[in-house]
Amino acid sequence: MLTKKIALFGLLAFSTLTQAGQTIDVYRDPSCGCCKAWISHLRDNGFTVNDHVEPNMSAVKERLGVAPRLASCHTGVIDGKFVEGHVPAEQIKLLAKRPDLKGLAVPGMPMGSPGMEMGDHKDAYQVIGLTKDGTDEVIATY
Ligand SMILES: [Cu+2]
Repeated sequence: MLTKKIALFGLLAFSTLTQAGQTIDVYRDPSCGCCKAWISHLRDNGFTVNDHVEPNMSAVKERLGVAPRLASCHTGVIDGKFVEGHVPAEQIKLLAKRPDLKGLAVPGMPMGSPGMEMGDHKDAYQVIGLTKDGTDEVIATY
């Protein structure tokens, strides 16, 4: 009986933790300013960010399967999926609903994306999902 109660308590504690926000690992070059601004955007939206300074970003991208056509500055990892570039937090929150994707990307560094704010200047950009078969899918347009 006592062990049952302990198990139940453990379960409740765990579900409270997962509701508190998701954790994302972010790899970035030491000199990248817009990467830090994107990390702030994630924290403002409830993510717990583990910030990793990484001198060899191309090796990280290759290891995580980020296709070169999708590459940007920083690379995040959440639940084993990559989040490449200045992807808005709201799109990362939806990623759990897409088990068929290897990751999300905003290729390049479009002005006006989270962490790339430059006054009123806003470029149109797309959030691309990379499927497990290796094809690109437009997930959202901003
Ligand atoms: Cu950037």
